[in-house]
Amino acid sequence: MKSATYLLHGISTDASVTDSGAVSLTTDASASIKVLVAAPVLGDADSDGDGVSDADEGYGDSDNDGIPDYQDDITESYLAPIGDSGQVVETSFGTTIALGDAALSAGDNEIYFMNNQTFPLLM
Ligand SMILES: [Ca+2]
Ligand SMILES: [Ca+2]
Repeated sequence: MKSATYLLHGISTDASVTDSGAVSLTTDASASIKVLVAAPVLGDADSDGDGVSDADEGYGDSDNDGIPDYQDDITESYLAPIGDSGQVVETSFGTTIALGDAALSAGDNEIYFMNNQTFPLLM
């Protein structure tokens, strides 16, 4: 582990791995991990309203956006929900929108925009 930063309810960490080849190769990765006192019990409820029970979807994060599968009704990694509006924000296909450390710590699973954080589109 290269470094670790403790969030309000989690840990953000960086790692660097280098092989022992004649020409060594290195790869770097980082991750933010939310730490809970206890995992919620997943049952027959459908928290994200996608027709699949929480128990069947589980705690995993198949699209790597920081939102657990049982709470994530958007499986495309280039889409993310905007608040409770029902609207989504979209980026280029093949890219990923993921929760940042602040949203992860706060337990928010949605994207919010402040007026001073929006930028006009350039055409
Ligand atoms: Ca569901
Ligand atoms: Ca997810």
